Amino acid sequence: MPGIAYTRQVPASIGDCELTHLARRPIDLARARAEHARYEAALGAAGFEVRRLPSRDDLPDSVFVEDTAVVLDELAVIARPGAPSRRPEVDSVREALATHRLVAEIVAPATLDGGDVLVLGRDVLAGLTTRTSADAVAQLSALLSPLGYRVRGVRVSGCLHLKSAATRAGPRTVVVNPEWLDVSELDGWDIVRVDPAEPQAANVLWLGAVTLVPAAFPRTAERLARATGLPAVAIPAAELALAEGSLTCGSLVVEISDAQQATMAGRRG
Ligand code: CIR
Repeated sequence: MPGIAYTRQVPASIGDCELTHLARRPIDLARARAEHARYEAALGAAGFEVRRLPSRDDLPDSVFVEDTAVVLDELAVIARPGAPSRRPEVDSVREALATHRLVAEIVAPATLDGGDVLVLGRDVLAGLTTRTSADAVAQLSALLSPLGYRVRGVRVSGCLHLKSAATRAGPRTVVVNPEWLDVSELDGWDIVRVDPAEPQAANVLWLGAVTLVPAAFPRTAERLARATGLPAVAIPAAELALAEGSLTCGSLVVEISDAQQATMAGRRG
């Protein structure tokens, strides 16, 4: 899955981020930026071209670019984040994604965070959380059903986003915390449960030939490597975890097929 990974620098204001399940603790900006740089390097090593969106020190959660959009092969859907403080993040994302995809939008009063949208082949699961409304899931379904996707809302409890509870970990594999999402929602997929001592480990980033796993969760990493046969690469992510961020949240991956590359080259020429 070659392509582009959009990221954004950790803003100086990260300490003022939104928090839902955690108490506020000081975040070391230099350490957070160093972790983020390691993350970007891992994306680069996996074959992605890393492109940074413009820095926004005035938007404390702007490093978590995943929440601003849902990118599919056929369409990019610009989110309307559930936290009002995060809504200005989408403008630069819309501009960037419009260079690769047709763009659609979730419109008010509905709200949707990209972290609530898990794409499993043609099935799109959307977490019904404090950030994502049933109205937004209906809008997503209206946009994606004509493209052959089946969209459905799923109940999530105990965590911020659907992708805190389950993420793709390989071509056929999904890693899940069964306390937070009913595993029957994942029927048809190979399921790996997080190690019970590592409840936060269900957010990993599958990049084709490798899967990135937060360094704090070696037991789940071991389970995943065994189940998928793919290397589970440990990425330090403890500082941004204090802001309730994990691995998928730090990037928006745009897969670029050979056909799309040729089309873009044609448009430029
Ligand atoms: C927030 O509450 O919006 C941020 N502090 C954390 C967002 C993490 N995003 C994600 O899991 N997709």
